[in-house]
Amino acid sequence: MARIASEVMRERLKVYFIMGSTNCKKQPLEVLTEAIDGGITLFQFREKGSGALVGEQKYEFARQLQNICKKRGIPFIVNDDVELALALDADGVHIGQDDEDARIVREKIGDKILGVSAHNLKEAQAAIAAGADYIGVGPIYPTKSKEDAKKAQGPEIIRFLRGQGVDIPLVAIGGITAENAGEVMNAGADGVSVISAIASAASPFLAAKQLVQTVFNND
Ligand code: TZP
Ligand code: MG
Repeated sequence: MARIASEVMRERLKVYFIMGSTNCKKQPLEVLTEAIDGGITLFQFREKGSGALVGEQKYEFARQLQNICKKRGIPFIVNDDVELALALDADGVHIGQDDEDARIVREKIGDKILGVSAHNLKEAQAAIAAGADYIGVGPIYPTKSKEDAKKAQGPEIIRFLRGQGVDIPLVAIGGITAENAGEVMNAGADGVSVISAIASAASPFLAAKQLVQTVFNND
């Protein structure tokens, strides 16, 4: 297998849904199924926060979510946990600045997708040099879904990075909704990633569909 082509990566990032058991109002497997029905293009398993599953339960839950993704042709990315991603033969891994070094993760995962969170130009350039397939930039707007989130930087951070020549596939994150997704795309993002806009919605299906319509109509 070869590394994912950057144009394919850009398409996959368009509506990137991130979720773990603690984010969901409804049954998580139902939430993911509805999100896929609504048109999400990529999924990340992010099991964090108080009450998060660990060990065998985490593995089993991840496997169930992965099966849903597999059946529907949606790539399955694991947040932080490289060993879990390898054990499940996931499609990729997403790591932050406080996680394992991106170069080491790249060596461990071979050609699987590697996403790295970046908050500024230096981190973005380092992620590119380490072999990231995409970067995640945020929080763009204030978020309640990440306990240790940094200060929101607004869509300007994306415009700034693009202006500095950062042309790697880039997904924006943090407080993104169907209402503000358009301005995030206009700033130069390839896509938007969301937790609560879909996971906490009364109808994850409709929430995903609205985001998909906004992002795809913005092309
Ligand atoms: N990283 C930066 S903000 C964030 C993460 C994981 C949380 C995004 O969640 P929401 O609910 O879409 O604001
Ligand atoms: Mg992390």
